Order: sequence, then structure tokens, then C-alpha cells
Amino acid sequence: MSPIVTPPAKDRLRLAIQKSGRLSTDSLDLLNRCGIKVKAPKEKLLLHAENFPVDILFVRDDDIPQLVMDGVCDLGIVGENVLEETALERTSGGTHNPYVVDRRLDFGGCRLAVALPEERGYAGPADLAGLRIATSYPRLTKRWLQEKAIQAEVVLLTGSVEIAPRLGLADAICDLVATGSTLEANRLRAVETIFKSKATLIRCDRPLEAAKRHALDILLRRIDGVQLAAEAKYIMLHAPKSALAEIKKLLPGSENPTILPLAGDDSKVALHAVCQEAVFWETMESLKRAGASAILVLPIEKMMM
Ligand code: PRT
Ligand code: ZN
Repeated sequence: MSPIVTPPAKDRLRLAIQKSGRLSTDSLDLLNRCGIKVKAPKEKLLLHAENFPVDILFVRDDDIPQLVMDGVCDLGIVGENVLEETALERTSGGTHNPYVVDRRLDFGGCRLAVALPEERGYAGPADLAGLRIATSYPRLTKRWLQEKAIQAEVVLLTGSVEIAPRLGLADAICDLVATGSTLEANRLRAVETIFKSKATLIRCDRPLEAAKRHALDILLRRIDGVQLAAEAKYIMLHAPKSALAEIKKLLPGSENPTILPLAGDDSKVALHAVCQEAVFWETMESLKRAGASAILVLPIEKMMM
């Protein structure tokens, strides 16, 4: 076997991901599922992938948009909340934001929400007028308030925003919510969602050298394959020929299933299909009611269309 030759740095993509936090494991996991081997960061800031021309820079998530926009890194994986807040900050400071979103990823989902103490009534945005709102996202919060023409004071807090009302530092908060349990534990309730966020793969908006462009094309194709396969399932079942039309209609997001004869049973066929959407228990129960039997739902690891 020929030895693996590491391409020179100028031909290697530089990708920034969060070193330690909510996006770290999912970012590394995505690379792993794309067949890119990266050892988990220990104390290292920069790691070469073993089998793909990419170097991974492990940093705080807040630094990722800037590293990409300034061209220090070619790519970054970051939440849209941090991306948008940074873009607003740079725009207000007169700095250009040269980035493109290459892919919206299927992890890191959360929303930025205004929340009030549970006991406080709320009929609409006008009720926020004159309040002090604590947040780590002052620009997103102010933009939303401006859109709603509400005058309120925005107070910047970089951590533990949810305890601000209890400490008397603010009347309301605007913070990220995923499950809602942090709000509940702090006797707060979300009254407005002002921004919905997911992790995204962003790229510096300047032409890439040919070798890097080629590596990026392969990476994007693999990400698409991973994301397509994440929800997709391979379904196999036995169907009476008479019920085939109805059973086909029940398969979620599937076109042109394969129909195979069943040895020793002329009245039934075997049906195999790729379903692009999740297959829930309810779907399986409907298939069973329509006459299907021996229903198997299998995960799909990778897909290329
Ligand atoms: O150290 P570093 O600066 O890199 O990390 P960080 O502490 O600033 O960020 P981190 O790791 O907490 O979050 C990274 C990114 O994950 C965020 O920018 C979001 O894009 C995304 N994300 C997804 C979340 C959440 N879900 C989330 N639930 N970020 C934060 N939270 C916090 C939220 O602030 C609140 O304190 O979790 C709490 C609410 O969660 P629930 O489940 O109780 O609603
Ligand atoms: Zn951060």
C-alpha cells in the first residue's frame, strides 16, 4: 500500500469547531460520519485529520464567525444565533461580513426567546415596553424590539441570564431555550420566540484554491449524504398483492419501491423501499392494518443520490 502523503497546508481546508460545549460532540460526530478521522482534542488547538485534507481548529464558539469572516479559517461550524449576533455587531462597527452558509446542519437546534416571571401577565409585545431585558444577545434582542417598535432597556449578561429576574437585575430575559427546563426551574415562561437557530457550516466568501475547492465539494457531498441518511429508513415488508396500492401510499417519502415475488406464496409480494422521512410506530400500525406483515425498518448509514 502506498504511504499516505499529507498535502501541504495551502491545500488543506481549515475548519473551526467548538472546543468544548454543546456543539463539540455533534461537530466531531458529523466529521466522523463523513469518514474524516479526527482524534478528540486534548490540549491541542489544531489537529490534522488523518485521512482528509482538513485541519481542525478547536476554539470558543464566539470566535468562529470572526475567524471565518476574517479568512483565518476557510470553514466553521457554529450556531446561527452566534453567527447572526456577530454579523450584526460587525455591521454596526462598519466591518464587512464576507461569509456564506454552505449547509444548515441537523443539530444544535434552539430558539432565542423572551421570557418573563411566570406570575407576570402577557398579552403581547407592547407589555415589554419600559422593561429591563437581560440577554447575551443584545443585538438580536434590540433588532426584534425595534421591529416591534417597543422601547425597552437591554442589559448585557454573558452567563446565567436566567437568574437575572430573581436577583432583581432585570424584569425579563431573552435567552436560548431548547427543552424549556431551565426556564421552568427558574419560574420563567417564554412569551416570544425572536430567532430560531441550528448549527451551520459557514465558509469565508472568497475564492478557494483549486485543491481546497475540490476537498470542499467532497465534504459537502458527504454532509448531504449523512443528513439524507439521518432520517431515512429502509423498509421491508410482505404485502398481499390486492393491498399493494394502498400500502405504497402509506410509505412516507418513498418513490418506486422494489417489488419481489415470494417463494411459495403467489398472493403476496415482498416490498423494499427507502423512506426519506421518519417511519413512526403509527405508520407501521397503519401498514399492518392495510394487510402488511413481516415489517422491518432498518437504519441507513450513508446515502448518495
Ligand atoms: O465556551 P463556549 O463559548 O465555546 O461555549 P458557550 O458556553 O458559549 O456555548 P454552549 O456550548 O452553551 O452553546 C453552544 C451553542 O449551542 C449555542 O450558541 C447554540 O447555538 C446551541 N444551543 C442549543 C444551545 C442550547 N441548545 C441551549 N439550550 N446553547 C445554549 N443553551 C443553554 C441556554 O442558554 C440555557 O441556559 O441551555 C439552557 C436552556 O436549555 P433548556 O434545554 O433547559 O431549554
Ligand atoms: Zn460562547
